[in-house]
Amino acid sequence: MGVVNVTPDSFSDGGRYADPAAAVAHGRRLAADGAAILDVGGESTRPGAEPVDAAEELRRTEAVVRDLAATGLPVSIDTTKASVAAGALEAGALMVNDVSGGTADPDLLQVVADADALLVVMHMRGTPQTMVAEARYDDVVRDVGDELRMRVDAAVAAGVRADAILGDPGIGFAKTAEHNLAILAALPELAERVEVPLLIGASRKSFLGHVLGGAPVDERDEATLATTVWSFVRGAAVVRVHDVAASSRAVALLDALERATSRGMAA
Ligand code: PMM
Repeated sequence: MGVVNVTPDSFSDGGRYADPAAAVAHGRRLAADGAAILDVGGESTRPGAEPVDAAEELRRTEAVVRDLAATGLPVSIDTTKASVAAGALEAGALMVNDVSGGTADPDLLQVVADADALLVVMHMRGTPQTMVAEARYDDVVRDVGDELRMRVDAAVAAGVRADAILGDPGIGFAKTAEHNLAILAALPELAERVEVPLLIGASRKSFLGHVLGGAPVDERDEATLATTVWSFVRGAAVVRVHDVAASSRAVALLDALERATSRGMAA
């Protein structure tokens, strides 16, 4: 999943694609680089980011979704708002990626169910304004897994097909660097708790900077690649990344190694 942020204040690409034409060109580039899904977002979710009203968020994203959907690649809308999700689905999106896991807007799950769309439910506590204070867990893998499972159940109860749901532990959302590492270290256990395929969004996040001794955003791409490889080897179904070219080259090698492994087992 390639990230197309149509925001003036995203932490990872600093508003470079805030102009819709630039965002569309960027999405096309990610598609050519090997993205299987394009995730279009019009509201920054960085810690402390200012909320954006629904009309402005849809204004930012609608034309970008429409143009990118026309390329034939599945488009996802990264939103917590039912009206933005509905507008994007109308414009051709096939997936709704909700970082609040269906908790921010009581109508969002119904919108996804009515459209028979795909859904990403992400784990977070609080909101981007309050989440840093909520990073307290007894056992982060168990707690995040159980809370995420409840959100999957709520989506199914609202009528979303169980096989249309991806679960995302929400790397960097209400989690410390240690929490993020503990989650990545235990992906198979997490997948067992959540019981739907996992999506991992670790790209350029601050815990990578922390591990690298304070590396800024533009020095986190190699560590991001390590998280892509790690996540797929540990069973994740999708990774959400900014640098799609690097991740898809790494994934091509993983695929070749997997084929060689099964040939070895057959011999
Ligand atoms: N991270 C961000 C935004 N949306 N969606 C999902 N499902 N998972 C994530 O980890 C996630 C997300 C924040 O990062 P960005 O500013 O690079 O978009």
